[in-house]
Formats: sequence, structure tokens, C-alpha cells
Amino acid sequence: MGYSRLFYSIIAESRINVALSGTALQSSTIPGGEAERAIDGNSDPEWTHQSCTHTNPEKPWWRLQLPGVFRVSEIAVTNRNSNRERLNGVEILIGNTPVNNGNNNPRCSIIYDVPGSLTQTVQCRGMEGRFINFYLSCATATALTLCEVKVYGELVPPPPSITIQAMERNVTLVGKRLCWSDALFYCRDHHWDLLSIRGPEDQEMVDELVASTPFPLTRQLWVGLRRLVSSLYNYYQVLIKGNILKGV
Ligand SMILES: [Ca+2]
Repeated sequence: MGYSRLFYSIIAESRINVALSGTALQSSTIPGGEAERAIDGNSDPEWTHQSCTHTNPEKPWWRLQLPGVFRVSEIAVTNRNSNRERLNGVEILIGNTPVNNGNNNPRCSIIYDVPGSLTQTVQCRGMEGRFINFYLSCATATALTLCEVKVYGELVPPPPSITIQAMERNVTLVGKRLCWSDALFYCRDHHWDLLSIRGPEDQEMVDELVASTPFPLTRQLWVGLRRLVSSLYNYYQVLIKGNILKGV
């Protein structure tokens, strides 16, 4: 029994709160309620002790950006010790897209003030993302305040990739299944941008890169859209399944 208790004690203490290495933003800020105060390592629930966030009303949100994509197991939230009802109905969202400030990402949970406990823990069952949002989407004019947010999980290993130098550019093919908008933001975060196919030479280069890739690929690859302007008409180019398609 003694060894068992020691083992669990070590596991519990080895957990790392990855929120401390992230950055925070929020929809708006009243003086003294900066977004970083929810990740300052201080769970003090008293507003006057200067460790809680505070937005204005009207669909407020608070967003944590982690230093990479994490597989999130748990999130611990500490509410204020006054105006506790402001936490009621707040959605916790996890994902990779910053569209709509991250408030379109999948939901882990909806939280409410818990009588008798200012800190509650929600299970997110390994949801993956680099953004964690707290979002109050209802029309009620309520500010959002958080005194501390702790996030536990593991860093998702980077996907396989291969890079070649061609056409005076570094071209990287990434083996990760994403929708187009997430692929766009992924490339802008980790590289430069989605690749533009400028003509037949680029197309041939991409074909060779795809043929030499040492890891499995999906049937379709994402590239960026490129707007071409001619004397006759304007159109965009996009690569799908190895062929350039043109659309006006
Ligand atoms: Ca705090």
C-alpha cells in the first residue's frame, strides 16, 4: 500500500500545466482584468488581489494559444469568489483554427458555477488543438472573468514532412489530414504559406515531390489559390490530384 501511494503521488506531481507556457487574448479588457491573469500561476479567486481576468459584456471570449498542438486531457478552471454566476454557460472549445477568434472550434464542455467549489476540472478526452477558448455565446450581457486556467495534456508530435528546393523556393509536403482552412493556418504558422502553382513547371515539380514522398498521402493535396490576371479574364489556379484546374 505504501509503494502504491508513493507511485500515484509521483504521477500527480509530474503533471505539467502547459497553460503557463501559452499566451492569452480576450475579446475586451477592463482595467486590471488582463487576459494573462488567468495563466499567471496564481489561483487566488479574489478580484482585488489582481489575478483574475475581466472582459466587457456582449459575447465575451478568452483564448489561450498553446506553444504547439496538444492532446488535452483535463482543464481546471478557477472562478471568482464573487459574481460567480458569470461562469454559467461558458463553453470550452479546443481546436486549431483561429477563424472567429477560435470560437468555431469543437466544444469540450459547457461549465457552470459549482456550489462549494471555486475550482472545477473538466475532462476533454484527448481533444487536440493549439487554441483553448472560453466563450459565452448567449445573448445575456455578462462579462467573462477567469481567475486561473490550468491545462494538462501531451504535445502532439509533428507530422511527417519532406522539403525540397525548387523554383527558388523551399517546398514542403506535410503528411497531415486537415481541412483547407486549417491547412492554410498550419502552413502560415510553421512554414510560410500554402504553395501557389504558378505554371506547368511548378506542377511538374510538385508531381515529382509527391512521387518521392516516403510517407503515405491522402488522395487529394491542399495548395493555395493564386489569382491570375490577363487581358482576357481573371481566374484562380488550384492543384487537385495532379492536375491544374482553372476557375473564373
Ligand atoms: Ca490568476
